Amino acid sequence: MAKKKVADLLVDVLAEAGVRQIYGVSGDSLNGITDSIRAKKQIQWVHVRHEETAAFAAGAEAHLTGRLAVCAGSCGPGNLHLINGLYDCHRSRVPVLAIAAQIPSNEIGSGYFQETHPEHLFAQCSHYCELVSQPEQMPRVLEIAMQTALSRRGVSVVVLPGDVALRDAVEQGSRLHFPEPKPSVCPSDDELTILAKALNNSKKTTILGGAGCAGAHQELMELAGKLQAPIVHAMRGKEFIEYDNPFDVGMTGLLGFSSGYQAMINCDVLLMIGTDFPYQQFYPKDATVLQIDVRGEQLGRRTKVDYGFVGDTKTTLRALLPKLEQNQFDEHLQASLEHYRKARKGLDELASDGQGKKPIHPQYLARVLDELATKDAIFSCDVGTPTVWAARYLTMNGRRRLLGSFNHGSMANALPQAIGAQVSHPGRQVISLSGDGGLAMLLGDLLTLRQLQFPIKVIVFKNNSLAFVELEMKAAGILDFGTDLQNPNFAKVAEAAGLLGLTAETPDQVRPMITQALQHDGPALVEVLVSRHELSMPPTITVEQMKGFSLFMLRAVLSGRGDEIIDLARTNLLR
Ligand SMILES: Cc1cc2nc3c(=O)[nH]c(=O)nc-3n(C[C@H](O)[C@H](O)[C@H](O)COP(=O)(O)OP(=O)(O)OC[C@H]3O[C@@H](n4cnc5c(N)ncnc54)[C@H](O)[C@@H]3O)c2cc1C
Ligand SMILES: Cc1ncc(C[n+]2csc(CCOP(=O)(O)OP(=O)(O)O)c2C)c(N)n1
Ligand SMILES: [Mg+2]
Repeated sequence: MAKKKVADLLVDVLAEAGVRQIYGVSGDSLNGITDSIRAKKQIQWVHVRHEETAAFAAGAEAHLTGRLAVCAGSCGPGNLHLINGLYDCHRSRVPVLAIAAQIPSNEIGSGYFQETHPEHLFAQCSHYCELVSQPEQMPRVLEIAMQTALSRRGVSVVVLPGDVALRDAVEQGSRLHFPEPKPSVCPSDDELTILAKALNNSKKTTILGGAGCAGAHQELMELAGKLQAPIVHAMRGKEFIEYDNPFDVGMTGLLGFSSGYQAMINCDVLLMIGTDFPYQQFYPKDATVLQIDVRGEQLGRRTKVDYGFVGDTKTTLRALLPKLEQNQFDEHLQASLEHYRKARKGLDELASDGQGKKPIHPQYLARVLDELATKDAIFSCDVGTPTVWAARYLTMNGRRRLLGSFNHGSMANALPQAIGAQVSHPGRQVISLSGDGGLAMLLGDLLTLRQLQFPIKVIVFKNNSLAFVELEMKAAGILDFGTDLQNPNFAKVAEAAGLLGLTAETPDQVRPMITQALQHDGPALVEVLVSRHELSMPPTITVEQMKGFSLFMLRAVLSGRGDEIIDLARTNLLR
């Protein structure tokens, strides 16, 4: 029997740890690994067209499954292309291992063909990044990388020269044979008493929850019931918090609902749970702020905090609930809920078919998608206005999932994330809400859908512009520049790539075409000609007036109804 190579050992260790696929683009320095993948058949090689796609796809898989996902790039430019996607994975705190192949080990330091130093390049977007320079380091370095990605949640990079991958392995198998540790983390009893006291003394508490509330829905509902507290969520918390939630008052932030903003501003105590909501301006100035996060370093990062607690949401809330008294005052909750109903109604009205007139409202498209998608659909949304429509019009239900580049904010994320979603969830409906700018940026991977037969549905919000940026420019009082897109007919591009391609030009075409695409047994793309300036400018505000407080005006613009938010600015800003 042929001797095991380092590459074989790497593949064995990954397969044993449950890795089922590696996303990447092959290359000379990766030959040892791809050849081992081919021969062993334990792991699928997901051959994409751009390494950035590979990294985003791995990140999507890791987010959806909670398990380690893997991508790979060949030496120099190959793995350099991974970098933006890896930043996204790292900032979203999802466990991803990147295999960065390296030039021949005896050439390192000579300025050789394709030479880069991945240990430097990936240092900022990883918890662990090490070069394997001799077979004796394997599988230990690989296992440390995997353990680090899983336990610290983020990216690890193993840099492996092609020649070392092809050398004989010294060890023959994995060294670590235990399941991923899942400890419960709870504040001390004394700390829980302080937390309970602060909450019991408040009649007007608002909860701001985020992605760290995943898996603790029931505890969160019980908590809100006891505190009679409205629950505001941050974007990454949407899929875990919004559904079956009688305390839901929407999102806050630039894309948020005025009700989310008001519930935070008007509370006496703000209880932050598992959130790193980044925008300081939206936090209350005078409230007592309590924060629970499993990472101590997150406490007080975004606003001043009166008490910070280290704990995981589920364990902490379970321990806290028996110490809480029932709040008898529900005025704050009821007022917040009423505000939410109004805000929701206003947004729903904007999602009309515009009585059949062109151009199509993007809100209408998002609403139709929400209605027609399956109850366990996985959505991804591009950074740009598709993020706005996803936040406002996609309904989560505990089974649906929502992927985006929410923390890193990179364009072109949706299609690659859809690939990772479909690979890891073959039976599920996967829908990419793509911008026309975003789709074009990684257009090459449309070809992957045909090549690998992924039945992904790509819905293009075709507004012929970088509309989100155009909006930002308007809000900042500068003229739009460099935002125009001279687009092709994406449906024809899709057809040429072997996908079903459809174009909806009028509102009455939206529903039948989305239905046709969703029912199509294979990949499909629907481009929908949506209006470019949907979020209109408040009519009474001049560009001059906007300067200096553009953030607030941007919020005004993004409300979709300038009038309402001008009010908000007046009451909160101008007094
Ligand atoms: C164009 C654009 C516009 C955006 N506009 C908005 C907006 O208007 N409003 C908005 O909310 N967001 C918006 N975002 C997203 C925003 O940038 C952040 O990504 C988002 O607010 C963060 O959500 P989060 O706090 O839920 O998640 P994260 O930032 O991921 O924070 C999660 C926190 O939970 C902690 N945690 C994890 N697990 C646990 C656990 N088990 N127990 C306890 N703690 C845990 C983590 O340590 C972390 O601190 C926008 C993004 C884009 C691209
Ligand atoms: C890689 C990258 N480049 C630039 C930006 C800045 N940016 C944010 S949104 C956006 C426009 C996105 O355009 P499109 O995909 O067409 O979506 P739209 O807003 O038009 O719906 C740009 C250029 C970014 N976030 N990421
Ligand atoms: Mg666009």
